[in-house]
Amino acid sequence: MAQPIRVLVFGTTGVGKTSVCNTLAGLEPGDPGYMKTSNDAVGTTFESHHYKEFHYGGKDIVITDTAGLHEGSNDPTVNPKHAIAALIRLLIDSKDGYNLLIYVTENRITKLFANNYNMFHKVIGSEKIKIIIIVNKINTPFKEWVNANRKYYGDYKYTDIIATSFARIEPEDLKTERARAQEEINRQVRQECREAVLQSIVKHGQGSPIEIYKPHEFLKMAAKIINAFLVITVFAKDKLITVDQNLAKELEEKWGFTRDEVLKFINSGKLPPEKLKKK
Ligand SMILES: Nc1nc2c(ncn2[C@@H]2O[C@H](COP(=O)(O)OP(=O)(O)OP(=O)(O)O)[C@@H](O)[C@H]2O)c(=O)[nH]1
Ligand SMILES: [Mg+2]
Repeated sequence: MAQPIRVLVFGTTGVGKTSVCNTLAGLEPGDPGYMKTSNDAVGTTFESHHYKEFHYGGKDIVITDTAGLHEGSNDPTVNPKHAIAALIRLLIDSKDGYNLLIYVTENRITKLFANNYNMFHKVIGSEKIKIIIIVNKINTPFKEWVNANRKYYGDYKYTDIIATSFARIEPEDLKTERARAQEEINRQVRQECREAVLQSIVKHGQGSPIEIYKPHEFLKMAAKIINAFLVITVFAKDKLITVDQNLAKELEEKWGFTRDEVLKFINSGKLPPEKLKKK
């Protein structure tokens, strides 16, 4: 069986990452595996989630949704320990690598946009993994939007840029005829956007997945991610971690992880010794 195309979806909180993933995976509310989305300012997805493999265009596709990164300033809902733990667990879960990154954003390029792009494309992907930018929450016609706005994204090295709408009125809110009519329009638009994104994934996601770290570099990679996280959040002032060996101490003393949690991260980040030897 051919290798699936592995896709990592990232972006700031509330831009519609989970909505995109549910639709790409062909899942409707009530289906097993359909993930919750939210209207709240508070983030909904706190842990990376691998969707069940699905088929499109003769390919198997695996999508991984991630927790949206926040700015952090004065925001009590942001728990740095949870965010860092989720990123380290994502690393541990990413041994197979990725063929593509998808950056979901809304129509604004802010500092947070640049920080998030930096974290996933530069730090996690080491600029080796192709990136598709999805600009979500756009009103049709999408092609005209892309033609008019492509230039603003020129600093970001993307392979493709797609304007989309993945809006959905959830079943419990379909109380009026008007809401049902609107949701029928939404459904057709989502289908159109699903096709556009999946065609791009199949076109650009060919080849072997690209590893995001070598097994012996796990600690170095985790330290790089924590440093990039410090830059995104209010903790930017804190000193950066420079030595790999400091990582365990840092996690315990500063972020409040227990010794067991730290050991679990470090041990699960390593591949079995026989794989290490083969390198
Ligand atoms: N108007 C509009 N709303 C959308 C669109 N896509 C998603 N939404 C809504 O935006 C809200 C947030 O969507 P989510 O999919 O939960 O966003 P997320 O990026 O996964 O958020 P976190 O998990 O918190 O990082 C939900 O209410 C969605 O229904 C869109 O294209 N247009
Ligand atoms: Mg989400």
